Amino acid sequence: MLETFVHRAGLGDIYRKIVDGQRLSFDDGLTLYRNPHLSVIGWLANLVRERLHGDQTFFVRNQHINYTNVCNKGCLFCSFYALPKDPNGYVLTPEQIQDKVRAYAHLPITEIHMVGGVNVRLPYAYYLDIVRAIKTARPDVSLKAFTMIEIEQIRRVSRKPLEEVFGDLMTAGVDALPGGGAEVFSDRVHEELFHAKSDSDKWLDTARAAHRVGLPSNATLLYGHVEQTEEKVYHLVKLRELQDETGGFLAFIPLSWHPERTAISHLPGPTGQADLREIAVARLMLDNVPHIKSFWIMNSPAVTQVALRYGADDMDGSVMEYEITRDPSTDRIQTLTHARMLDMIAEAGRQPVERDALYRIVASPQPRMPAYLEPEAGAAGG
Ligand code: V47
Repeated sequence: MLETFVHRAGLGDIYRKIVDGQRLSFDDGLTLYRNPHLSVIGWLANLVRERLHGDQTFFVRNQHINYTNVCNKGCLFCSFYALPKDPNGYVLTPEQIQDKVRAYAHLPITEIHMVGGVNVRLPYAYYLDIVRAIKTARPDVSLKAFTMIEIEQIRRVSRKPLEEVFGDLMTAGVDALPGGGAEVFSDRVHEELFHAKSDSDKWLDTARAAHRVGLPSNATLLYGHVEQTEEKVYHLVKLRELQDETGGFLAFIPLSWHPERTAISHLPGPTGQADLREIAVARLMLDNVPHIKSFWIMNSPAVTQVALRYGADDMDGSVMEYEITRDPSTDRIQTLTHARMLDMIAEAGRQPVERDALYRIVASPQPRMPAYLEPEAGAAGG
């Protein structure tokens, strides 16, 4: 019956490949982006998601920290940065970062995610100091810090070979690298939106070098601005090729672009349909990346919950504070409580699994079903 829908939607060939465990081609990627039957594409992605993870849905009690917003790259899609002379620029000292970590000492946080702008004034020692500051305040936490773009800046200021920089960061306490800064692997979009930043080859080379020294990372794709479908498929294929080579990617996160307060805010940004499609296409194309994350801050909690049936097996976590897409006129705190995350996952019919930055399992809490999903009293056998 469901197979009839798949064939009617024109997705029969892709379905066969998925069932046979065959890799999807570039053209299949285009088809998945262009086919109007999103629910069927979601169903296909769910087949792969359940083959890999069953009902398991990963979440983390984490804290995001943005140590500086000063950045000289001027990316048109970004509202977070302050140019070096802007009075709104900030740099957190190691002590201020420690205070932020200690502010949540009462919560069993297992991951800290720390990124910032490309701030050329910061010396090499600063990066090692802030990593050590976190690990001193919270020795057991797993630390995911610095995108490939920041790593390039850290290497530049260190005047050391990249491998040595990774060694220093790992000794100081970095456990993994987040996936940011990849944007879209396209020379055209690079030129148009983020030309001051290094290009896709450099991002991939830095990721390759990290994976080779045993530092795993995530990967992202920023979508919903000026990119074209071919460019997104190319991006996914390049990540898949690197993953074949290194196996170092833990998770892929499609990042839903937020136009508000950016230099290109006249563009509408992605819809909920687009968010779900990105998750599903990623799950189907990235057959060698273990986890697909729906980042609820950018996708919204509501879309994220649906995404758990469209290919996503991870929803990020408690977050606490998030600066990158924050409206400065609202509260800095943006969080989901532990109970809320459990409820969202249970209501989606999934099994919550608490993880750390390296996807080591911390706990497998019992899901609490919402009352309306409980079988009616006396219904059994009635
Ligand atoms: O690199 C910037 C993007 C990224 C906007 O690895 C924007 O687990 C949307 O990479 N609208 C940083 N996105 C965030 C990131 C991330 C987030 C959550 C989890 C992980 C992970 C990584 O945010 C930047 C850039 O690509 N970004 N501005 C914007 N207006």
